[in-house]
Amino acid sequence: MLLSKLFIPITKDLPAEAKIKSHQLMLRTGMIRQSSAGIYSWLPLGFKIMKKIEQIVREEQNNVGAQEMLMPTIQSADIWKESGRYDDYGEEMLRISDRQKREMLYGPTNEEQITEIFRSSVKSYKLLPQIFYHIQWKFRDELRPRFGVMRCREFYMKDAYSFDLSENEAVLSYNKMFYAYLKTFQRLGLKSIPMKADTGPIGGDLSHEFIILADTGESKIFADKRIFDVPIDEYKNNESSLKKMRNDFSKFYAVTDDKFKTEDFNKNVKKEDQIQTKGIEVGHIFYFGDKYSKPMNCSVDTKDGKKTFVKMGSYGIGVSRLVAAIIEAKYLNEKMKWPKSVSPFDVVIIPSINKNDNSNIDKAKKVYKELKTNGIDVLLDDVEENISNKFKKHDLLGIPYQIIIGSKATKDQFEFKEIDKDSQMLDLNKIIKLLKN
Ligand code: 5CA
Repeated sequence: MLLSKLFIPITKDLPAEAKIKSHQLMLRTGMIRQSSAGIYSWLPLGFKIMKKIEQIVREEQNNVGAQEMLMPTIQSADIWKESGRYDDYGEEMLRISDRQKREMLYGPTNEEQITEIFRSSVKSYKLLPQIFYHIQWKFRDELRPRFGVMRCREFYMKDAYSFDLSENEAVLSYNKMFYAYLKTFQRLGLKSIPMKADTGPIGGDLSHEFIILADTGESKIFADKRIFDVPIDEYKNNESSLKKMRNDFSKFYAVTDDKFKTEDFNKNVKKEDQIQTKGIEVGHIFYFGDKYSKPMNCSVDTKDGKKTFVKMGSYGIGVSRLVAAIIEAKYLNEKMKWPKSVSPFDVVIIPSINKNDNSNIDKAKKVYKELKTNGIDVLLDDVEENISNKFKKHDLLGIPYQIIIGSKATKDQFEFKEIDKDSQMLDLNKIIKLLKN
């Protein structure tokens, strides 16, 4: 892609409400644009990053056997009346009616919808367990939408739903999701901590929030710092290993402020291991047994001919929130740095362009072609602009690797730089090798 052709409406004037770095940077680099309070359009750069995050989330869901589907954004109020949540959900729910005056709503979550689908087609224990997920827009009429896409009204969420015959089996589904979440956040370059959490309007009594550390996070967290050393890579997706994983995490105190009690903290964590800081909730998982299946009459026949309500859990990841959360977690020394896995481009070529001399831009175009032939997603900064402005712009955009073509470049050696590291002179084959790794 040529930078001159890429729609990045960089803005300098920021609205007063853009208080945190991610919100400011997403507006400045034209990743998003507010349409109305808490509702955003995703412009090409922001959208590309979100799609990369979505794909990693999808792959890790598929890896634990969850099946992708797609439910609509608009739901009938009837199923919410059945579960009893229509009134409970209050003003956060956007209620609408169609031309027949039927009550509809823009889904804030999909427990009712998936339970309705499941109960109408599954009657026997033989089809259990099942885990379904979809990645779809949600709407919550938040009282105070703020921090850009971090807490907005329309947001993109991956939500999964598990169906099991017994509580024991449901806990295995829960553990699989727990594992998928650790892997997902790891691939996004984030260190997430699972913390015991309150269940709020979703319900149930087993729940974990996945939190990443960031000063601007809205969640206050209290943890034993040794929880960071739990060896994620050692766990496998099988029952005993997943049990061990849950057990290993549960050894260390880690809660958000809803669950925090000073005396528990001091009793369970040595002073030198205590950390109190802030974080961003990027995922939240719940086990709630028959909270929905019972009122909605979602049961299956058991082996011995009886009926039982299925045991359910639900599992959310804030895909759009993650874009901002990654910025908050990675921003350093006035520079952005996208993790390789979600960076909008693998590398940017920055030639120093001189009106009277085409040699740098010609070299840059050759390198560009060669990288593209090798399947590397490359951005060429072909804009005529002074080189120090170019560097400032790329510090803002945060593509992790740069190839700088200026006075140092020779016929076959180019300056290759990873953000925040010293540059080195390398030949193109070496650069391609590095980028492909
Ligand atoms: N039904 C359950 C699990 S699917 C559920 O809705 N859980 S949730 O309410 O915790 O939301 C799941 C994730 O969506 C959160 O962890 C958060 O990352 C994201 N999220 C929730 N509300 C917002 C919001 N207003 N703006 C952006 N992201 C949000």
